[in-house]
Amino acid sequence: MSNHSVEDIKSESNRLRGSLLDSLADPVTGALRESDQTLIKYHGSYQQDDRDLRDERRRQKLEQAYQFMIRTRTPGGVVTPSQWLKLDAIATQYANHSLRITTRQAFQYHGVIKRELKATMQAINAALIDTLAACGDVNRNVLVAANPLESRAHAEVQAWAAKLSEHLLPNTRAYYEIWLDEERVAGSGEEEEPIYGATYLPRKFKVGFAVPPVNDVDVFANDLGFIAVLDDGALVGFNLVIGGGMGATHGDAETYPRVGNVIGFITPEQLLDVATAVVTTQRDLGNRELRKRARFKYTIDDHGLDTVVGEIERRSGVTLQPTRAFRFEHNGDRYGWVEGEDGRWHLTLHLFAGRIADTSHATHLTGLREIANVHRGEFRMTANQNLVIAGVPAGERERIDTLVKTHGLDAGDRLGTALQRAAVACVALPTCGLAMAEAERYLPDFTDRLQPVLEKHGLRDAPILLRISGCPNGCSRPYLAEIALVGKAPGRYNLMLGGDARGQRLNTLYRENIDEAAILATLDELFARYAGERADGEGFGDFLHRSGVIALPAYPTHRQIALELHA
Ligand code: SRM
Ligand code: SF4
Repeated sequence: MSNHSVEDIKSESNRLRGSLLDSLADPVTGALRESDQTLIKYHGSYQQDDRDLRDERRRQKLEQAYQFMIRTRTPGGVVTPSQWLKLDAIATQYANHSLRITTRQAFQYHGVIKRELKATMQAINAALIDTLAACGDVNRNVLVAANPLESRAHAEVQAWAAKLSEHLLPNTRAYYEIWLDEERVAGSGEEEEPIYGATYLPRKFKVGFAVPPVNDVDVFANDLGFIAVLDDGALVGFNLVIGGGMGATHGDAETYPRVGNVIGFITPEQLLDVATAVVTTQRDLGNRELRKRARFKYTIDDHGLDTVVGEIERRSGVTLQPTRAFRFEHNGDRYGWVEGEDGRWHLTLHLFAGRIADTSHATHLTGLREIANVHRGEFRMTANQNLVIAGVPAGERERIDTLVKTHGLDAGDRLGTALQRAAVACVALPTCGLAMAEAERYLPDFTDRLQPVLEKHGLRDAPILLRISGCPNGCSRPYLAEIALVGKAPGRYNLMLGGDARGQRLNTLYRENIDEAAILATLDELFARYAGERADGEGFGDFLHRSGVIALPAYPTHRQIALELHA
């Protein structure tokens, strides 16, 4: 769909209502009208079709197997056990019997059919969770560091993130009218959108909050990032990061991933004003002619960082203070039990690509349901698609451990290796309409085949960060991985190498459009060198740079940012 038509659809949508009610009521098709397919994204849902069934349906002259993905808005990925139980029931009743934790700490349901969409939305809202603005050209689910180890600061950061998430929600009542039968108040079509205006943002917008030394949210991949600055365990403010983003198009040099610039320090009280200024700057300066150049990262590169920072200061009335020192150690999750400073315990479980289902290997859906039945703390989804069972009193640990073991939640032959624990893969086939190759479904097989190659070189437990995306949009944030496979065609990937495992350095294209055998052979050679020549504690990505195997990518702004961050 051309950019112009998306902008038209937004402005003519009567604040995101469009003809959604008619589309939903139409019994003749399982699909929505085309313009409503755009608008429903702002309500947290995507029309998809089962791509595994496409050919067969075509042969049978049937319309495609249309179905809907629904994404929750859960800032920081926090849900209570009672919400978990409701979300679990929805997965079985309306979706494909699975819950999917996303790389932005949300749940996705797949496989909901049109005539059950409204009932599903109502059931999600009955769990006191909504899906408004989970997709679309608005602020998306806000990321927050997941493991509440430094409990006091984490709670404060989470509260600021929740406040910002609310602050950046669209004001339209369309969501409540369409899904929750709210009465339409006369004139309610004119709701003011002081932050967004009638055409919302030029493109999606993402915010993340990191608490060093862990960069589990990949703060530099967000349009707007906040790096918490703590003093003696208390939050004193945030370093501000702008202009991160992953999406790119194969072979199009005008599009590229970018890590954000750190532009200064603000106090917590300045956060809402500054965030509003950032969002409205993007609203007004962002490219509305070319959707592929509409993300904030390009606005910064097109207008210049100084201009954009000047706009933010002018609009917010806040003068940014000099950046405070910060240091990230890694962008992964901390598995197993850790004790928070408040004496409560947190257990991080690894889940393969965030999928929670009952399979022949393990009963994860049932297991987490049983844990939710006894757990009195909360669940926290991580931005690496994993799950923290958080806030467990010491005396309750054993009971949780037993359930974890019974249901294969953190054991079993497939979950054991360092490679598998760190790996992330996007959804891709069969639901993602943009997938060019497998990702989530390929991850277990690929790691099973790569592991022996590591072991051959004595690298069994080397903590190598692998990410797979089914296309260059980069939903698994592959461009920050030490090894990334980016889908090019069925069974073929671009092999990208050289991220830094702290989420601060982009990787570089090493081999284009190769199959599994070529990927494994290439890595075999490089692992041999890494095993023989690496310095003590040196990561794979760092080694590849030091030994000159790869150089920084040649994206317009990347060299400068990478050097800044490593200074
Ligand atoms: Fe994404 C589009 C899945 C995180 C960049 N993403 C999609 C769609 C909706 C496909 C579509 O447009 O038809 C995918 C739905 C697949 C499915 O069947 O469920 C999809 N994205 C996902 C999720 C579920 C991946 C996952 O495996 O967890 C993540 C949901 C996040 C959430 O809960 O909100 C997800 N997507 C990301 C991230 C990572 C992040 O935000 O930290 C990125 C890269 C960061 C960024 O935005 O730059 C990302 N998704 C994209 C893009 C490229 C945007 C761009 O600037 O070019 C698209 C395509 C688009 O927008 O046109 C996209
Ligand atoms: Fe789909 Fe591509 Fe995102 Fe994977 S990276 S979920 S294939 S859009």
